[in-house]
Formats: sequence, structure tokens, C-alpha cells
Amino acid sequence: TTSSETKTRGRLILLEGLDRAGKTTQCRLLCDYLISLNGAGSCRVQKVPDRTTQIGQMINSYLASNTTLPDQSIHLLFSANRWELRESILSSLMAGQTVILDRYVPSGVAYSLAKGVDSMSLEWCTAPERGLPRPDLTIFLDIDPENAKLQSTRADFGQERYEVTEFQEKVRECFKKVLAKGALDVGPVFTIDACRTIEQVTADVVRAVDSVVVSGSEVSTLL
Ligand code: T5A
Ligand code: NA
Repeated sequence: TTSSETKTRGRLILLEGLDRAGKTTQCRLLCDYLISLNGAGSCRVQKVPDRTTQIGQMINSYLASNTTLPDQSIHLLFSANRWELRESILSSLMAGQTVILDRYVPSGVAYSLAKGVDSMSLEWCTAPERGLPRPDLTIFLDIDPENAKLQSTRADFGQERYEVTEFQEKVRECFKKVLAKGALDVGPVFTIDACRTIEQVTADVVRAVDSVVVSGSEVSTLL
């Protein structure tokens, strides 16, 4: 035993999915579960984008269709917003707190790719994300947008820019490309059928999280 033994770092857990997949619901339930195991303060949820910063407010205004921006510009703003979060994420992890991300880099890449802009290749979209903290695992809450529309609690999509079924179908395909082996290293990826009850989905989310052992005190970076 050494006195220099450091505190175990927190885990970086990413929940991804289409609009209305149930990300925010599952992030909260997972956080409650981890707090019940490890105590108050052992876990927090970070929503991405963080709409509270200046850049976040520009993103919010774009999503609400109050402003227009070139596709490249909004892509880079979403990425810049993640860079703003880097330090607080790392310091939480180093202090032993687990951080659950409600969206992150895969959303950034998938939503931009889905627009089908020639100059915005997978490589172009990924470049500004290199160097950000890498998740220890990624959970993709998969829904079929046509199917999800029929569930009354999910109701209709909201009023935001991307909340259109046809576009969501494209985003779903792009998520699958981005999360495929060899594309973007966001840790082991678990795809969970999110068109079931909240409790069923939570059980699978918890199982996935429990199955990943995080070793080492260093947080990796996205390459
Ligand atoms: N974006 C984001 C980019 O283009 N680039 C980027 O880099 C990033 C980070 C942000 C938008 O920006 C885009 C993607 C998005 O279009 P947001 O702030 O993340 O959007 O908001 P949304 O994803 O739209 O969040 P939502 O709140 O709509 O969806 P959630 O969080 O997936 O769903 P949730 O949990 O809030 O649930 C929605 C409803 O469904 C019910 C809930 O009770 C709630 O009413 N529900 C279920 N109903 C039935 N069965 C279940 N299993 C259910 N789970 C939840
Ligand atoms: Na949400």
C-alpha cells in the first residue's frame, strides 16, 4: 500500500439517441441509481448542448429557428460548446464524480452528416472533436421515429428545427455510421431498444453500465 494512491476517478457515461428517445429520462434514472449505490454527489448529469453559455444561447436561438447560420458554422458552435465543458467534466471525473452526458460528439457528427452537405464529410465533422474527453461507454437509445410517434407520452415532436420525422430517419442512419466500429472511438457502444417501457429501458441501461469496468486514473481523449 502506498500513500500516493489516488482516488478512483469518476466514469464518463454517454447516452445518445434521436429527439424523444428518452435520453433525459434515462440520464436522471441512471444518476439516481448510481447515487443510491455510491452516495450523494457521486454522480451528475451534463446536458449537451449546454444552452446557458453565450455559445449555448446562440445554439438555442438557432434550434428555435430564431436565427439562421451556415451549416458549417452551427456545426462548429456545437463543437465549441463541448470544448467549453471540457474542464468541468475533467475536474468532476478527477474528483471521483461520475458524469453522465445527455448527448455529446456522436450527436454533433450525426446531425450534421444527416444534412447531406457535400463539404461536410465524416472526417470534416469529426476533426474539431479530437482531443475532447472520451466516454468510457456509450449507450445508444434506439427508436424508430415512425414508431415513437405512435406513443402518446412521446407525443408529437416539438417545434425545434430538427424535429421532423423524415430528418430523424436520416439522423438514425448517420448515428449507426458514427457508432460503427472503426468510425469514432466513444468506448464500447451498447444499442438499446428504447421503444419499450421506461423501466425496461432503465434495466438495460444499468446492465450496460455495470458491465464496463473502468481502470486507470487517466481519462482518454477522442482521437
Ligand atoms: N444537436 C445536438 C446537434 O445538432 N448537434 C450537437 O452537437 C448536439 C449536441 C438538441 C438538438 O440539437 C441537436 C440534436 C437535437 O435536435 P436536446 O436539447 O438534446 O436537443 O433535446 P432533445 O433531444 O430534443 O431532447 P428531448 O427532450 O426531446 O428528448 P429526450 O431527452 O430523448 O427524451 P425525454 O427523456 O425528455 O423524453 C421525451 C418524452 O417521452 C417520454 C417522456 O416522459 C417525455 O414525455 N418518454 C417515454 N414515453 C414512452 N416510453 C418510454 N420509454 C419513454 N421514455 C421517455
Ligand atoms: Na432531452
